[in-house]
Amino acid sequence: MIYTITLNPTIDRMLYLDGELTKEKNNRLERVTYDLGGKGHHNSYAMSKLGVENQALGFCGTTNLGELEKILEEKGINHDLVEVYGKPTRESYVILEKNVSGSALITEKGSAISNYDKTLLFDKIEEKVEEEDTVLISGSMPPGFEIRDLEELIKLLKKIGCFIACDLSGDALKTAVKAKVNFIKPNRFEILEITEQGKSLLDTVKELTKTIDYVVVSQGGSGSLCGHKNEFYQITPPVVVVKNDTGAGDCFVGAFIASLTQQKTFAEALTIATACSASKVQHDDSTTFSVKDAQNLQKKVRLEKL
Ligand code: TA6
Repeated sequence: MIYTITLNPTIDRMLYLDGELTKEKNNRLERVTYDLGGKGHHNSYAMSKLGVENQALGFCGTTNLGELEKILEEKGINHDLVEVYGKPTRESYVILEKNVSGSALITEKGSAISNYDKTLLFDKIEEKVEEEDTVLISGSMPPGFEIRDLEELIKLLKKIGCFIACDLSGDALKTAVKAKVNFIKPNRFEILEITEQGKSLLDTVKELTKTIDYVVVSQGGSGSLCGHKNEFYQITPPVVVVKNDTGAGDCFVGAFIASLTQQKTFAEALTIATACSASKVQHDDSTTFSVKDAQNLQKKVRLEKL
């Protein structure tokens, strides 16, 4: 079983403007829709679309639980979330301008988590997760969930002996690297925070793969530089018309981890994940992609062995 952990979930409020965003002007919205938010929930969506069983764990608020449950239901997310009483699940505002490629993201901090909430989550994880499982921790941490709590969470998972994947940034990413988890996916800026000065990106990935099984450095539209044991690749995605890049990285991670659990090779998992992500950016919400479209796009993914 795969478990995704979203410590700080969101509801993505998609804001579709009737033109370009302009300062000192009353920018009018054409429509507003709501989508799944939070990196772990997006990971779960991608896994489910690929037919890989998984369950979304983490926290959620109770004051807007109905809205979140409706989205989780619509997207078919199997979930078992710890309800943080009297607090809302935060929102991310995804701004899309008419006839403009890509989106801008404005994300709330999230509600504070108590020690009691943390205990409920850790107990749930201890009860559910087995050694042969995979756990993917994705996204930011809510107020009240400190680095020491993340260290405790990873220590618990290490004790269980499961595969630990982390899509984290900042000090959380450094904590994951220090704990020698099994997978990390820093972007091209985050990798600089864990890189020795003057080392090339490839040498940094080679160094990291000595203690971390899978290292993927995402480079936005240019693809990713990836390493596992003695295999290193530069991946170049197919050229597609980008509507909304929000959620593309999450789609990649979900599809990659799903492919690994389906015993795909490292190279196959990379090309599948890249293709799913390339399909996702052609849709204007935060999650949708087409498996059929991805299967066609996979043939156009360029894999250069380094
Ligand atoms: O990666 C995209 C996304 O999941 C958005 O949908 C939005 O929910 C945001 O990231 C949340 O980011 P955070 O890093 O705060 O978990």
